[in-house]
Amino acid sequence: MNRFFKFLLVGCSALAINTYGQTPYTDPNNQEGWVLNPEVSDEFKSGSLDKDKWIVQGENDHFENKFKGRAPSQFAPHAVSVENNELVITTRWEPGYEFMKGKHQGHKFENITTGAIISKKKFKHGYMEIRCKAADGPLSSAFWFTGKGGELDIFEIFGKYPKDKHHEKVYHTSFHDWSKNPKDPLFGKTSWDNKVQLPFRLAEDYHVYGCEWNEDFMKIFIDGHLVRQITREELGDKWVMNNEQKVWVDNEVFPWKVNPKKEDIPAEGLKFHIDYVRVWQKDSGMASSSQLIEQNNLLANGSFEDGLEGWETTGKVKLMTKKGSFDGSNHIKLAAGSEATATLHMKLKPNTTYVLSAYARLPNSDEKTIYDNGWLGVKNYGAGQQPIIKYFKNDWYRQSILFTTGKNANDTMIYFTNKWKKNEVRVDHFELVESPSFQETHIKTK
Ligand SMILES: [Ca+2]
Ligand SMILES: [Ca+2]
Repeated sequence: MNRFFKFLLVGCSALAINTYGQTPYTDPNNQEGWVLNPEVSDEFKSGSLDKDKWIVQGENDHFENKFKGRAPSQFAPHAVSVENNELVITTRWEPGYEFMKGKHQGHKFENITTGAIISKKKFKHGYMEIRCKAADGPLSSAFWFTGKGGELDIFEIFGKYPKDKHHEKVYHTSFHDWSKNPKDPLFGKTSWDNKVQLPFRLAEDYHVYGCEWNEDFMKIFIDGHLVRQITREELGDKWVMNNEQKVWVDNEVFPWKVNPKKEDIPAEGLKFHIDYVRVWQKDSGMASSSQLIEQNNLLANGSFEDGLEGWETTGKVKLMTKKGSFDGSNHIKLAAGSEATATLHMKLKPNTTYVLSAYARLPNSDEKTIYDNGWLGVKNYGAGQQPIIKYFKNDWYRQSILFTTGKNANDTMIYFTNKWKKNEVRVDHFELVESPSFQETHIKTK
Protein backbone atom coordinates (compact mmCIF):
# COMPACT_ATOMS: atom_id res chain seq x y z
CA MET A 1 0.00 0.00 0.00
CA ASN A 2 1.41 3.39 -0.84
CA ARG A 3 2.21 5.57 2.09
CA PHE A 4 -0.13 8.39 1.24
CA PHE A 5 -3.07 6.04 0.78
CA LYS A 6 -2.27 4.31 4.06
CA PHE A 7 -2.12 7.70 5.79
CA LEU A 8 -5.45 8.61 4.28
CA LEU A 9 -7.06 5.39 5.44
CA VAL A 10 -5.71 5.67 8.97
CA GLY A 11 -6.64 9.33 9.03
CA CYS A 12 -10.19 8.63 7.89
CA SER A 13 -10.82 5.86 10.37
CA ALA A 14 -9.41 7.96 13.21
CA LEU A 15 -11.64 10.81 12.11
CA ALA A 16 -14.66 8.53 12.04
CA ILE A 17 -13.92 7.35 15.57
CA ASN A 18 -13.23 10.80 16.96
CA THR A 19 -16.11 12.54 15.30
CA TYR A 20 -18.80 10.03 16.03
CA GLY A 21 -17.17 7.90 18.73
CA GLN A 22 -19.80 5.47 17.84
CA THR A 23 -18.40 2.13 17.03
CA PRO A 24 -17.98 -0.44 19.78
CA TYR A 25 -14.78 -0.02 21.75
CA THR A 26 -13.82 -3.56 20.72
CA ASP A 27 -14.54 -2.95 17.04
CA PRO A 28 -13.05 0.49 16.31
CA ASN A 29 -13.18 0.05 12.54
CA ASN A 30 -16.68 -1.35 12.66
CA GLN A 31 -15.84 -4.51 10.80
CA GLU A 32 -19.06 -6.07 12.04
CA GLY A 33 -21.31 -3.39 10.57
CA TRP A 34 -22.84 -2.14 13.80
CA VAL A 35 -25.48 0.58 13.62
CA LEU A 36 -26.13 2.72 16.69
CA ASN A 37 -29.68 2.54 18.01
CA PRO A 38 -30.25 6.14 19.19
CA GLU A 39 -33.48 5.25 20.99
CA VAL A 40 -31.59 3.35 23.69
CA SER A 41 -28.27 5.23 23.53
CA ASP A 42 -27.25 8.54 25.07
CA GLU A 43 -24.14 10.71 25.36
CA PHE A 44 -25.85 12.78 28.11
CA LYS A 45 -24.75 16.00 26.46
CA SER A 46 -27.89 18.07 26.39
CA GLY A 47 -27.64 19.49 29.93
CA SER A 48 -30.68 17.64 31.18
CA LEU A 49 -31.97 14.12 30.87
CA ASP A 50 -33.89 13.36 27.66
CA LYS A 51 -37.28 12.39 29.08
CA ASP A 52 -38.49 11.22 25.66
CA LYS A 53 -35.89 8.51 25.96
CA TRP A 54 -35.63 7.73 29.66
CA ILE A 55 -37.92 7.03 32.59
CA VAL A 56 -36.66 8.38 35.92
CA GLN A 57 -37.68 5.91 38.59
CA GLY A 58 -40.14 7.47 41.05
CA GLU A 59 -40.93 10.54 38.93
CA ASN A 60 -44.67 11.35 39.04
CA ASP A 61 -44.99 8.37 41.39
CA HIS A 62 -44.27 5.99 38.53
CA PHE A 63 -42.11 2.98 39.39
CA GLU A 64 -41.27 0.83 36.39
CA ASN A 65 -41.89 -2.89 37.14
CA LYS A 66 -43.27 -1.63 40.50
CA PHE A 67 -39.64 -1.58 41.68
CA LYS A 68 -39.34 1.16 44.31
CA GLY A 69 -35.75 0.38 45.17
CA ARG A 70 -34.08 -2.20 47.31
CA ALA A 71 -35.02 -1.23 50.86
CA PRO A 72 -33.82 0.42 52.95
CA SER A 73 -32.94 2.52 49.86
CA GLN A 74 -35.72 4.04 47.76
CA PHE A 75 -35.55 5.44 44.24
CA ALA A 76 -36.10 9.21 44.26
CA PRO A 77 -36.15 11.41 41.14
CA HIS A 78 -33.73 13.97 42.58
CA ALA A 79 -31.00 11.31 42.62
CA VAL A 80 -30.75 11.55 38.82
CA SER A 81 -28.99 14.47 37.14
CA VAL A 82 -27.02 15.37 34.02
CA GLU A 83 -23.83 17.36 34.67
CA ASN A 84 -20.70 17.97 32.58
CA ASN A 85 -21.94 15.73 29.76
CA GLU A 86 -22.53 12.86 32.15
CA LEU A 87 -25.44 11.13 33.77
CA VAL A 88 -24.89 11.16 37.53
CA ILE A 89 -26.81 8.90 39.89
CA THR A 90 -26.33 9.99 43.49
CA THR A 91 -27.11 7.89 46.55
CA ARG A 92 -27.61 10.04 49.66
CA TRP A 93 -28.13 9.63 53.39
CA GLU A 94 -31.41 11.52 53.75
CA PRO A 95 -33.38 10.36 56.79
CA GLY A 96 -35.68 13.40 56.39
CA TYR A 97 -36.95 12.23 52.98
CA GLU A 98 -40.60 11.22 52.83
CA PHE A 99 -40.16 7.48 52.29
CA MET A 100 -42.90 5.14 51.18
CA LYS A 101 -44.75 3.05 53.71
CA GLY A 102 -44.38 -0.70 53.58
CA LYS A 103 -41.46 -3.04 53.27
CA HIS A 104 -39.39 -4.61 50.56
CA GLN A 105 -37.85 -8.02 51.30
CA GLY A 106 -38.23 -7.48 55.02
CA HIS A 107 -36.68 -4.00 55.15
CA LYS A 108 -38.41 -0.65 55.67
CA PHE A 109 -37.71 2.15 53.20
CA GLU A 110 -35.62 4.58 55.25
CA ASN A 111 -32.54 6.80 55.37
CA ILE A 112 -31.14 6.23 51.85
CA THR A 113 -32.35 7.77 48.59
CA THR A 114 -30.98 6.50 45.30
CA GLY A 115 -31.74 6.62 41.58
CA ALA A 116 -32.45 4.67 38.42
CA ILE A 117 -33.14 5.41 34.79
CA ILE A 118 -34.85 3.01 32.40
CA SER A 119 -35.12 3.28 28.62
CA LYS A 120 -38.63 3.78 27.27
CA LYS A 121 -37.86 1.67 24.21
CA LYS A 122 -36.84 -1.96 24.03
CA PHE A 123 -34.38 -3.71 21.75
CA LYS A 124 -33.37 -7.27 20.96
CA HIS A 125 -29.77 -8.42 20.33
CA GLY A 126 -26.86 -6.06 19.87
CA TYR A 127 -23.74 -4.66 21.40
CA MET A 128 -24.23 -2.79 24.66
CA GLU A 129 -21.54 -0.54 26.04
CA ILE A 130 -21.15 1.94 28.88
CA ARG A 131 -18.24 4.17 29.91
CA CYS A 132 -18.59 4.92 33.57
CA LYS A 133 -17.14 5.14 37.06
CA ALA A 134 -19.03 3.17 39.68
CA ALA A 135 -19.99 4.74 43.01
CA ASP A 136 -17.11 4.36 45.46
CA GLY A 137 -19.11 3.06 48.39
CA PRO A 138 -20.72 -0.09 49.84
CA LEU A 139 -23.53 -0.42 47.32
CA SER A 140 -24.10 -1.72 43.82
CA SER A 141 -23.75 0.42 40.70
CA ALA A 142 -25.33 -1.54 37.88
CA PHE A 143 -25.80 -1.59 34.10
CA TRP A 144 -28.52 -4.08 33.36
CA PHE A 145 -31.29 -5.19 31.05
CA THR A 146 -34.63 -6.78 31.64
CA GLY A 147 -37.51 -7.93 29.50
CA LYS A 148 -40.02 -10.74 29.46
CA GLY A 149 -38.73 -13.71 31.45
CA GLY A 150 -35.13 -12.65 31.88
CA GLU A 151 -32.53 -10.22 33.12
CA LEU A 152 -28.90 -9.62 32.24
CA ASP A 153 -26.75 -7.66 34.66
CA ILE A 154 -23.64 -6.76 32.69
CA PHE A 155 -22.26 -5.63 36.01
CA GLU A 156 -23.18 -5.01 39.60
CA ILE A 157 -20.14 -3.30 41.07
CA PHE A 158 -19.46 -2.94 44.77
CA GLY A 159 -17.23 0.14 45.02
CA LYS A 160 -16.39 -0.78 48.58
CA TYR A 161 -16.79 -4.18 50.19
CA PRO A 162 -15.23 -4.13 53.65
CA LYS A 163 -15.72 -7.88 54.27
CA ASP A 164 -13.46 -8.74 51.36
CA LYS A 165 -11.37 -6.12 49.56
CA HIS A 166 -10.81 -8.49 46.62
CA HIS A 167 -14.49 -8.13 45.87
CA GLU A 168 -13.95 -4.46 44.97
CA LYS A 169 -12.08 -5.67 41.88
CA VAL A 170 -14.68 -8.20 40.74
CA TYR A 171 -16.45 -7.74 37.40
CA HIS A 172 -19.66 -9.65 38.05
CA THR A 173 -22.06 -10.48 35.22
CA SER A 174 -25.25 -12.51 35.72
CA PHE A 175 -28.48 -13.85 34.29
CA HIS A 176 -31.69 -13.90 36.33
CA ASP A 177 -34.63 -16.10 35.50
CA TRP A 178 -38.01 -14.36 35.72
CA SER A 179 -39.80 -16.92 33.56
CA LYS A 180 -40.73 -19.23 36.43
CA ASN A 181 -43.84 -19.13 38.57
CA PRO A 182 -43.44 -16.44 41.26
CA LYS A 183 -43.89 -19.14 43.90
CA ASP A 184 -40.93 -21.11 42.54
CA PRO A 185 -37.88 -20.58 44.77
CA LEU A 186 -35.79 -20.01 41.64
CA PHE A 187 -38.02 -17.13 40.46
CA GLY A 188 -35.78 -14.14 39.74
CA LYS A 189 -32.72 -15.97 41.05
CA THR A 190 -29.32 -16.04 39.38
CA SER A 191 -29.39 -18.76 36.72
CA TRP A 192 -25.79 -18.16 35.63
CA ASP A 193 -23.00 -15.78 36.53
CA ASN A 194 -19.43 -14.92 35.73
CA LYS A 195 -16.86 -13.33 38.01
CA VAL A 196 -13.54 -11.96 36.87
CA GLN A 197 -10.95 -10.50 39.21
CA LEU A 198 -9.45 -7.38 37.59
CA PRO A 199 -6.17 -5.67 38.43
CA PHE A 200 -7.86 -2.54 39.76
CA ARG A 201 -10.67 -1.41 42.04
CA LEU A 202 -13.57 -0.82 39.68
CA ALA A 203 -14.83 2.34 41.40
CA GLU A 204 -11.47 4.05 41.25
CA ASP A 205 -11.72 5.17 37.65
CA TYR A 206 -13.69 5.20 34.41
CA HIS A 207 -13.83 1.98 32.41
CA VAL A 208 -15.55 0.79 29.26
CA TYR A 209 -17.77 -2.24 29.83
CA GLY A 210 -19.17 -4.02 26.79
CA CYS A 211 -21.36 -6.97 25.96
CA GLU A 212 -22.33 -8.51 22.67
CA TRP A 213 -25.60 -10.43 22.82
CA ASN A 214 -27.10 -12.41 19.99
CA GLU A 215 -29.28 -15.45 19.38
CA ASP A 216 -26.46 -17.93 20.06
CA PHE A 217 -23.91 -16.39 22.41
CA MET A 218 -22.76 -13.56 24.59
CA LYS A 219 -19.31 -11.96 24.90
CA ILE A 220 -18.27 -9.82 27.86
CA PHE A 221 -15.55 -7.18 27.66
CA ILE A 222 -13.67 -4.68 29.83
CA ASP A 223 -11.61 -1.86 28.32
CA GLY A 224 -11.40 -3.74 25.04
CA HIS A 225 -10.39 -7.11 26.52
CA LEU A 226 -12.62 -10.16 26.18
CA VAL A 227 -13.18 -11.68 29.62
CA ARG A 228 -15.77 -14.35 28.80
CA GLN A 229 -17.86 -15.78 26.02
CA ILE A 230 -20.73 -18.12 26.67
CA THR A 231 -23.14 -19.88 24.33
CA ARG A 232 -26.83 -20.59 24.60
CA GLU A 233 -26.00 -24.23 23.96
CA GLU A 234 -23.68 -24.42 27.00
CA LEU A 235 -26.26 -22.82 29.28
CA GLY A 236 -29.38 -24.67 28.15
CA ASP A 237 -32.38 -23.46 30.17
CA LYS A 238 -30.12 -21.16 32.23
CA TRP A 239 -29.96 -18.90 29.18
CA VAL A 240 -32.66 -16.28 29.80
CA MET A 241 -32.06 -13.61 27.16
CA ASN A 242 -34.77 -14.52 24.69
CA ASN A 243 -36.82 -11.36 24.45
CA GLU A 244 -36.66 -7.62 23.94
CA GLN A 245 -34.96 -5.73 26.74
CA LYS A 246 -35.05 -2.31 28.36
CA VAL A 247 -31.86 -0.63 29.55
CA TRP A 248 -31.47 0.08 33.28
CA VAL A 249 -28.74 2.12 34.98
CA ASP A 250 -28.93 2.45 38.76
CA ASN A 251 -27.47 2.38 42.24
CA GLU A 252 -28.95 -0.13 44.67
CA VAL A 253 -28.32 -1.13 48.24
CA PHE A 254 -27.90 -4.89 48.82
CA PRO A 255 -28.64 -5.16 52.57
CA TRP A 256 -27.84 -8.88 52.69
CA LYS A 257 -24.28 -7.98 51.65
CA VAL A 258 -23.76 -4.59 53.30
CA ASN A 259 -26.35 -2.29 54.83
CA PRO A 260 -24.70 1.15 54.57
CA LYS A 261 -24.61 3.37 57.62
CA LYS A 262 -24.53 7.14 57.82
CA GLU A 263 -20.73 7.21 57.93
CA ASP A 264 -20.52 5.14 54.72
CA ILE A 265 -22.22 7.88 52.69
CA PRO A 266 -20.48 11.27 52.45
CA ALA A 267 -22.51 14.50 52.62
CA GLU A 268 -22.29 14.99 48.84
CA GLY A 269 -23.54 11.44 48.28
CA LEU A 270 -22.07 8.44 46.48
CA LYS A 271 -22.00 9.15 42.75
CA PHE A 272 -22.17 6.78 39.81
CA HIS A 273 -20.81 8.73 36.79
CA ILE A 274 -21.94 7.61 33.33
CA ASP A 275 -20.26 9.20 30.30
CA TYR A 276 -22.43 7.33 27.81
CA VAL A 277 -24.71 4.37 27.16
CA ARG A 278 -24.57 3.01 23.61
CA VAL A 279 -26.42 0.14 22.00
CA TRP A 280 -25.63 -0.97 18.47
CA GLN A 281 -27.51 -3.46 16.40
CA LYS A 282 -27.19 -5.10 13.03
CA ASP A 283 -29.77 -5.35 10.36
CA SER A 284 -31.08 -8.91 10.26
CA GLY A 285 -29.01 -9.73 7.16
CA MET A 286 -25.77 -9.05 9.07
CA ALA A 287 -26.79 -10.54 12.39
CA SER A 288 -25.40 -13.97 11.66
CA SER A 289 -21.93 -12.63 10.79
CA SER A 290 -20.81 -12.56 14.44
CA GLN A 291 -18.41 -15.29 15.48
CA LEU A 292 -17.04 -16.56 18.73
CA ILE A 293 -13.42 -15.53 19.26
CA GLU A 294 -11.03 -18.43 18.96
CA GLN A 295 -9.06 -18.88 22.17
CA ASN A 296 -6.27 -21.35 22.67
CA ASN A 297 -5.88 -22.84 26.17
CA LEU A 298 -2.17 -22.50 26.94
CA LEU A 299 -2.31 -25.15 29.68
CA ALA A 300 -1.62 -28.63 28.32
CA ASN A 301 -2.94 -30.50 31.35
CA GLY A 302 -5.36 -28.01 32.91
CA SER A 303 -8.08 -30.67 33.21
CA PHE A 304 -5.91 -33.36 34.88
CA GLU A 305 -6.61 -35.88 32.15
CA ASP A 306 -2.85 -36.64 32.22
CA GLY A 307 -2.95 -37.01 35.99
CA LEU A 308 -0.83 -34.54 37.90
CA GLU A 309 1.73 -34.19 35.13
CA GLY A 310 3.23 -30.69 35.20
CA TRP A 311 1.66 -29.83 38.58
CA GLU A 312 3.53 -29.36 41.82
CA THR A 313 1.54 -30.12 44.95
CA THR A 314 1.88 -29.43 48.65
CA GLY A 315 -0.36 -30.90 51.35
CA LYS A 316 -2.99 -33.49 50.53
CA VAL A 317 -3.76 -33.06 46.85
CA LYS A 318 -5.37 -36.17 45.43
CA LEU A 319 -6.09 -37.06 41.82
CA MET A 320 -9.73 -38.19 41.56
CA THR A 321 -10.48 -40.59 38.70
CA LYS A 322 -13.72 -42.34 39.58
CA LYS A 323 -16.55 -39.85 39.15
CA GLY A 324 -17.77 -36.32 39.53
CA SER A 325 -15.26 -34.45 37.38
CA PHE A 326 -16.24 -31.24 35.70
CA ASP A 327 -14.83 -32.52 32.44
CA GLY A 328 -13.21 -35.74 31.25
CA SER A 329 -12.46 -38.44 33.83
CA ASN A 330 -10.22 -36.62 36.28
CA HIS A 331 -10.13 -33.73 38.68
CA ILE A 332 -8.22 -32.97 41.90
CA LYS A 333 -9.29 -32.88 45.53
CA LEU A 334 -7.61 -30.56 48.01
CA ALA A 335 -8.39 -32.54 51.15
CA ALA A 336 -9.91 -31.03 54.28
CA GLY A 337 -7.88 -30.57 57.44
CA SER A 338 -4.57 -29.38 56.04
CA GLU A 339 -3.33 -26.70 53.69
CA ALA A 340 -3.19 -28.13 50.20
CA THR A 341 -2.08 -26.35 47.03
CA ALA A 342 -1.62 -27.31 43.39
CA THR A 343 0.76 -25.10 41.42
CA LEU A 344 1.82 -24.83 37.81
CA HIS A 345 4.94 -22.91 36.77
CA MET A 346 4.79 -21.12 33.42
CA LYS A 347 6.95 -18.85 31.34
CA LEU A 348 4.63 -16.16 30.00
CA LYS A 349 5.14 -13.43 27.44
CA PRO A 350 6.03 -9.97 28.75
CA ASN A 351 3.49 -7.12 28.68
CA THR A 352 0.65 -9.43 27.70
CA THR A 353 -2.88 -9.66 29.11
CA TYR A 354 -4.17 -13.09 30.06
CA VAL A 355 -7.38 -14.51 31.50
CA LEU A 356 -6.83 -17.40 33.91
CA SER A 357 -9.87 -19.50 34.86
CA ALA A 358 -10.67 -22.61 36.85
CA TYR A 359 -13.75 -24.58 37.84
CA ALA A 360 -14.17 -25.56 41.47
CA ARG A 361 -16.74 -26.70 43.97
CA LEU A 362 -16.75 -26.85 47.77
CA PRO A 363 -18.72 -29.83 49.07
CA ASN A 364 -18.83 -28.55 52.67
CA SER A 365 -19.72 -24.95 51.91
CA ASP A 366 -22.80 -23.37 53.44
CA GLU A 367 -22.95 -21.38 50.18
CA LYS A 368 -23.57 -18.23 52.16
CA THR A 369 -20.19 -16.87 53.01
CA ILE A 370 -17.18 -16.24 50.86
CA TYR A 371 -15.05 -17.23 53.85
CA ASP A 372 -15.75 -20.91 53.21
CA ASN A 373 -13.17 -20.74 50.58
CA GLY A 374 -10.60 -22.06 48.34
CA TRP A 375 -9.07 -19.71 45.87
CA LEU A 376 -7.50 -19.43 42.47
CA GLY A 377 -4.42 -17.23 42.28
CA VAL A 378 -1.49 -16.11 40.17
CA LYS A 379 1.94 -14.86 41.33
CA ASN A 380 5.30 -13.77 39.89
CA TYR A 381 4.22 -12.26 36.59
CA GLY A 382 6.32 -9.15 36.90
CA ALA A 383 3.57 -6.70 37.87
CA GLY A 384 3.78 -6.76 41.66
CA GLN A 385 0.21 -7.89 42.29
CA GLN A 386 -0.92 -11.28 43.56
CA PRO A 387 -4.59 -11.46 42.66
CA ILE A 388 -6.83 -14.19 44.00
CA ILE A 389 -10.51 -15.03 43.54
CA LYS A 390 -12.36 -16.97 46.22
CA TYR A 391 -14.85 -19.78 45.66
CA PHE A 392 -17.73 -20.80 47.91
CA LYS A 393 -20.41 -22.72 45.98
CA ASN A 394 -21.04 -26.43 46.02
CA ASP A 395 -21.55 -26.74 42.27
CA TRP A 396 -18.92 -26.76 39.59
CA TYR A 397 -18.50 -23.14 38.57
CA ARG A 398 -15.92 -21.06 36.84
CA GLN A 399 -14.22 -17.85 37.95
CA SER A 400 -11.37 -15.94 36.39
CA ILE A 401 -8.51 -13.51 36.90
CA LEU A 402 -7.45 -10.99 34.29
CA PHE A 403 -3.82 -9.96 34.60
CA THR A 404 -1.15 -8.28 32.50
CA THR A 405 2.43 -9.44 32.74
CA GLY A 406 5.28 -7.02 33.30
CA LYS A 407 8.67 -7.11 31.60
CA ASN A 408 9.64 -10.33 33.31
CA ALA A 409 7.29 -13.29 33.74
CA ASN A 410 9.75 -16.18 33.56
CA ASP A 411 8.40 -18.12 36.51
CA THR A 412 4.73 -17.30 36.83
CA MET A 413 2.87 -19.47 39.31
CA ILE A 414 -0.74 -20.43 38.73
CA TYR A 415 -2.27 -22.13 41.73
CA PHE A 416 -5.35 -23.25 43.60
CA THR A 417 -5.31 -23.56 47.38
CA ASN A 418 -7.62 -24.34 50.30
CA LYS A 419 -5.47 -22.21 52.61
CA TRP A 420 -6.84 -20.72 55.84
CA LYS A 421 -10.09 -22.63 56.09
CA LYS A 422 -8.56 -25.96 55.08
CA ASN A 423 -11.89 -27.15 53.72
CA GLU A 424 -12.20 -29.69 50.96
CA VAL A 425 -12.14 -28.22 47.45
CA ARG A 426 -12.58 -30.00 44.12
CA VAL A 427 -10.85 -28.35 41.16
CA ASP A 428 -10.90 -28.99 37.41
CA HIS A 429 -10.41 -27.35 34.02
CA PHE A 430 -7.82 -24.62 34.47
CA GLU A 431 -7.63 -22.43 31.41
CA LEU A 432 -5.17 -19.72 30.45
CA VAL A 433 -5.83 -17.66 27.34
CA GLU A 434 -4.37 -14.48 25.94
CA SER A 435 -6.77 -11.58 25.89
CA PRO A 436 -5.32 -8.81 23.75
CA SER A 437 -7.03 -5.45 23.68
CA PHE A 438 -9.12 -4.72 20.65
CA GLN A 439 -7.93 -1.13 21.01
CA GLU A 440 -4.31 -0.26 20.40
CA THR A 441 -4.09 2.26 23.17
CA HIS A 442 -5.56 2.17 26.63
CA ILE A 443 -8.41 4.48 27.39
CA LYS A 444 -7.62 7.89 28.69
CA THR A 445 -9.38 8.58 31.92
CA LYS A 446 -10.78 11.90 32.93
CA1 LIG B 1 -21.01 11.97 27.80
CA1 LIG C 1 -11.01 -33.03 34.08
